[in-house]
Amino acid sequence: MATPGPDVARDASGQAQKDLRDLLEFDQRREFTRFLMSYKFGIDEMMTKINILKDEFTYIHDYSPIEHVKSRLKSADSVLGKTARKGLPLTLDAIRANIHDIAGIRITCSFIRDAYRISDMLTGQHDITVVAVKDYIAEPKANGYRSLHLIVEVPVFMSDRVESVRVEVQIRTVAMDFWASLEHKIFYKYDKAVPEALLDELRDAADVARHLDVKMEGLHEEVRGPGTTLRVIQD
Ligand code: 0O2
Repeated sequence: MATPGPDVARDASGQAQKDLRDLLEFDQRREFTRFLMSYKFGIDEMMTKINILKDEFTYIHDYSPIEHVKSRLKSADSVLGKTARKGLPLTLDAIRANIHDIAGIRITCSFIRDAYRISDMLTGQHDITVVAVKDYIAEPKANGYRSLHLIVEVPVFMSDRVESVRVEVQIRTVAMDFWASLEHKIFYKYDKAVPEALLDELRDAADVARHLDVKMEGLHEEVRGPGTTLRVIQD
């Protein structure tokens, strides 16, 4: 893909993103669409793996560590917008190397130990390469956000080549997910300038969610017997 120049990329936002897309020649647009398509295939590959784990685990252990799975492919406009915001050159290589969440999957589970268990089961597969792990469960963000983030690469077999596609996988409990979706809505409602009192309340709520996770996990273990907890969770 050609590089229209840093000024063009820097100015791109909103309507300008569309103009930026209009700048791309027909062949470049085709190439970009094919590029994005590989991320959709990356999601498909990962979803197959996740569904196999879910079904097999349920069959063996009689319960599923996975409650819900959602996936999303970033739109072309959104990828171009992020490229511009990050001041990256408009090349496929730059986008591939610097934007990690074009393909995104969110896995919601019941218990904290399941988040790690799912992560271990995925990252242990020999065709998956772990690019980065951000453990916001062990080290929550200052605002209270908790989630386990993996950036992985999965091979996708195309008609004429094999591509390693990056996929961002967010794994969290139902309580963490409840908190994160509300925080996300509040963040956008206040256009990122959330009043301090509300931020304090959100931090409190994050703490309550953390206690709930620990409590529910304790109850679950009590009922099912001390299980295969992979990490020690402390209240
Ligand atoms: P959206 O709208 O969900 O896509 P990046 O530049 O994004 O690669 P970053 O920010 O260091 O680098 O990545 P990180 O910390 O792994 O966060 C990526 C995603 O995690 C975010 O994507 C959110 O989905 C989620 N996330 C991270 N921090 C928070 C938080 O404080 N609150 C909530 N609700 N979600 C969070 P996007 O692109 O920011 O947003």
